[in-house]
Amino acid sequence: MFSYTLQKTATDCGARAGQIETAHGVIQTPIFMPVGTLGTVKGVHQRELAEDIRAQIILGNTYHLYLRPGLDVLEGAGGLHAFNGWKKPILTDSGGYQVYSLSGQRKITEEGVTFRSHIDGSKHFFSPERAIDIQRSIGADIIMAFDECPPYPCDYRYAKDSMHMTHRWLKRCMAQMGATSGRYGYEQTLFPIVQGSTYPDLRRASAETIAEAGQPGNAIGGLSVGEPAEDMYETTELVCGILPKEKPRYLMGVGTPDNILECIALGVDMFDCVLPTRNARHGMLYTAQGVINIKNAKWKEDFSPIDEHTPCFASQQYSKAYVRHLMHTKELLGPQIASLHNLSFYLWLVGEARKHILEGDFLPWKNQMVKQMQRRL
Ligand code: PRF
Repeated sequence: MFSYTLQKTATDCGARAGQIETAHGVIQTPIFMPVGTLGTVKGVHQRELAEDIRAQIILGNTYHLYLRPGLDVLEGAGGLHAFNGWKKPILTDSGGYQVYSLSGQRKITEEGVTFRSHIDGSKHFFSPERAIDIQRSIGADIIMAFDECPPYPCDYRYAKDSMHMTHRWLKRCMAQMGATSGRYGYEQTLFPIVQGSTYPDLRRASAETIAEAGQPGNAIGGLSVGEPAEDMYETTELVCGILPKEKPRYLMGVGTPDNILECIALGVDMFDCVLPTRNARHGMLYTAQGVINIKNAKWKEDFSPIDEHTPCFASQQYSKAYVRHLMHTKELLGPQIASLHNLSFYLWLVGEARKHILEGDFLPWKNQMVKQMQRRL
């Protein structure tokens, strides 16, 4: 099952508050989805995810899960939900993007992508049909179409040909969805992906094609791949103006806290990004007042909480000096606390955004927050 209810749209920008219903529960939008590439959000327990961070949906990656633990194990377990114990919704990325960014050798043809595993160099082949079959085996509630995300910069000819191939691959994904069904007794929903690099005419054409496909939700890919933030915002605005209002819009792989607020203002409902967890492991903490590099000597004897405003025990309980000490001594708990805090902050931020959209003062709140969050503390 899948449904989206648009609850409120801002009058002074594109921001929306809504609700998605899936077989594994409700997601209130705008939402941030913690990345759980290998079926685990790195360093975070399910109970922390559900109760401290209050995540409503997490992400998994087809490419990684297919390589390890592999489909036999996932199917044997009864799907990823049963395997990792996460009872709420899961979204999986289709594998294409990870093949392009991780696998050394790869060959893209109309049929699909041949690639070598980044783990042992073994040879594999993904096609649109295969990407759907694997996501059926993983059992995600929302599954992504198999696309090509062109690099940035990318010449016009390549971007255009690639976009058309992504559109043809979408047709094959939809046919494969129709020819198969959920393995574990619940429905899965396919989101197609808009591509077209930073070329406005290609983005317009792609958004129109994706809108016409008529799927219950839509995604925007190919952004946050090295282009200037302005180009990302302009492209997102253009695409959101074309994708249907009555369906959720997912901006893939974005971004920093200010990127997320700016794109909520343009009409995006769903986000995912490795930044909060990856940067946490390197000692970078996000707060409403700005960014903290917790390894800095400045925090050595600062016994104030990491962030008293983020409603999470880790953010409020542990001091900056303590987390700095854990990072310096390479204790496992350091990255764990930092990840818990950063994800709690991201979830708090999108929750506040939603609250302000519903109350009607999102835009001034957003402008103030963006200014504050860009500071380096
Ligand atoms: N396509 C897919 N996954 C993605 C992207 C994309 O373009 C991006 C781009 N930021 C992140 N993840 N399938």
